[in-house]
Amino acid sequence: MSTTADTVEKKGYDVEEIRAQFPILKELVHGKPLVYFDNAATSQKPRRVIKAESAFYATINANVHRGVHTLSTKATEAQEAARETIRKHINAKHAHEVLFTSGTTASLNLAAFSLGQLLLKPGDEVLISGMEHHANIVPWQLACERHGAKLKVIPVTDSGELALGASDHLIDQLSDRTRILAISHVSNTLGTINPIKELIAEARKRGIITAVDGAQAIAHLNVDVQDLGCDLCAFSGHKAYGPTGTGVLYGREELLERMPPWQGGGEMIDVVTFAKTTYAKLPFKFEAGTPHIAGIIGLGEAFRWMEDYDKAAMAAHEHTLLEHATTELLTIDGLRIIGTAKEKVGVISFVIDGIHHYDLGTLLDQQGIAVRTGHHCTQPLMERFGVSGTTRASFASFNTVEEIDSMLAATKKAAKMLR
Ligand code: C6P
Repeated sequence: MSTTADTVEKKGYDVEEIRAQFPILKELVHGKPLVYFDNAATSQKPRRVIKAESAFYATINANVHRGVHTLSTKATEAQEAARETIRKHINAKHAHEVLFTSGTTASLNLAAFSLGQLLLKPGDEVLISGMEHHANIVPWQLACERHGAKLKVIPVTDSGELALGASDHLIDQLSDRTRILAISHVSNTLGTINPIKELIAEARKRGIITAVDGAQAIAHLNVDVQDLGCDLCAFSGHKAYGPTGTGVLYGREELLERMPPWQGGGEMIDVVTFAKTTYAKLPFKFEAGTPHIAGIIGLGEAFRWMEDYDKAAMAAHEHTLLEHATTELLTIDGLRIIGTAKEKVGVISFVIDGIHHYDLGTLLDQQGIAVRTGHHCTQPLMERFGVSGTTRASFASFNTVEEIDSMLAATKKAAKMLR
């Protein structure tokens, strides 16, 4: 690979070359080659990530930011190198704007708790959307309950898009009491890509703080936090080819400086006395306790792995899979796709008349095909579409058109058996 000062030449897109890096894809399930279509729940991991995590334990295991000994210094350097990799990937201004957490859920709980303390007064409003994951509903609901604020919801259209305002402003539900807009970049259930840049701009004009749930965007879209203009952005490592138990909350420096800490403990302090505690500088103010060091190092490696590829080429490949699956699934009698937005990532949720999603998921599994079934932690959205759950196939860079054809054949076979 050749490099210049500003650009790194990306690898060309070769799905077989990518697949060869994922050891799990050689596994058999019920004697059949694994077809893994549950990437929205958690993506598979390239060998590099698995190696980086185990190499940490084998060669440099020590706590970070706590010791003067060699291993502790190496562990600290490796963790902070991961922070810098992620900073670059999301184009944050400063590495200390990247806070390590255990995942999107922890990031959003931190955001809701701390912003609630900072901003919410009785009668204030927090605006979310009708397609949010429970992790971007419940923490805000709790914050509203604590501070006497109201949770308001942007409705969802029949195609699975946000029902925004028609006339004088972009979002009808904004009011002069709205303090926070918390919105997903991409819906985990519908695959919809929301126009968050425009929504954030509208909110910012009114001085509203914006928090983005980036869980489903980070592995599939270019997430540039400065270009989006968001105040906060949460994502999980494990949906972006990284280890479970890792996540990030990006926060704009000036806002993080004002936000009170979420959890108290070691590393997040400056001086502790029984009378009063003062807090450490960013990012440590928000990183109480020993972090998941090995996981964070694996996460850094996952982002370096993604950086080796042209993200637009990955997205184009996943879009081809989406289009093929959409066209072919619709040939199945009684099948309805939930989520037909114009802008989507490679996520398809569907229901088939007279067939329970759980039964279909079980029969697909017997053919080696892993999909998710159920409400996908979006119960209000299920209610909006009048279904108890769906079958969801979600694609990643390593999936192929042939795998989709296997899923189609297996779905047709299962539908015959179940009717
Ligand atoms: N969605 C899915 O199968 P955690 O569990 O903390 O890593 O991520 C929570 C979360 C938050 N927001 C969105 C949009 C998500 O999709 C998820 C996780 C998984 O769809 C597991 S429920």
